[in-house]
Amino acid sequence: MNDARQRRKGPLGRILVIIPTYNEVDNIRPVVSRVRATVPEAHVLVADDNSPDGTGKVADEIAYEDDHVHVLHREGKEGLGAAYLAGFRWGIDNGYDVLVEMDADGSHQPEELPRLLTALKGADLVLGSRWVPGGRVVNWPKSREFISRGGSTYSRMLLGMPLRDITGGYRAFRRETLQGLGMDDVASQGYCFQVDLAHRAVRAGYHVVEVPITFVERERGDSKMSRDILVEALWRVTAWGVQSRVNQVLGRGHTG
Ligand SMILES: Nc1nc2c(ncn2[C@@H]2O[C@H](COP(=O)(O)OP(=O)(O)O)[C@@H](O)[C@H]2O)c(=O)[nH]1
Ligand SMILES: [Mg+2]
Repeated sequence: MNDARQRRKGPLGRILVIIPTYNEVDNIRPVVSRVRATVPEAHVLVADDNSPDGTGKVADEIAYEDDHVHVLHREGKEGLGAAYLAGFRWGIDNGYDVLVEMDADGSHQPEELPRLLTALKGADLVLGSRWVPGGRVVNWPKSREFISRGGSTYSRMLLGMPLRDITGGYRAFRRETLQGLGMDDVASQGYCFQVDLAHRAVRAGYHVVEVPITFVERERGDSKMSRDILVEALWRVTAWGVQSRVNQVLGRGHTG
């Protein structure tokens, strides 16, 4: 594992920014053009769940005009995790070396992507982090901040992970990191999907680095955050935490 990790340090290769969308018709053009302006060599994949507002159609128009933009049309709303897994597979099948997660709503500022990519030159996975020094959120109600900070703290303590922002979705993976995580049995969605991937990466011994970001709450369209997404994260993280404690007590190592 160490040798393999050493080999992964260095030049990044072909970059794919995956943007999952569900009803982001007013956001998709601005975010794609900001990515294209900031990192012109990167390609963009919009993973749209057949948005009723026509986001997929607008994405097709952008792709028609720009050969660095691609669209993955999915049949219906299956959640963020499923959209990312499909996007990762598409990216790996099409020969990309770096796969970036980015929201469509402008919360993850494309102008900060170069800093994530620079950090990835010395890491296996980079997390854009709101909760490290220098990171912050703009226009978030206290209630959202409380949920987000609380979710990260709970996950960090229960799963024993040395990370501050575990639920965030602005990330850059090396292809080999994703391939080493065992994507085939990831069932979690929503915020839990992000916790799951971070947990798998730490457990597998990958070098995970947090880079401060400024998260800007969306101005257009609606958040898809829901009670169900929070409940899913709470029960899955709790179950993983309990499982890993049981394994430790039984002497099976940290496999939960
Ligand atoms: N393809 C797809 N994208 C989704 C789904 N749910 C959320 N998204 C996208 O995931 C990103 C983050 O969602 P958002 O509603 O902004 O969550 P919040 O930032 O936590 O409030 C946005 O780009 C959404 O359009 C889904 O079920 N399918
Ligand atoms: Mg958002």
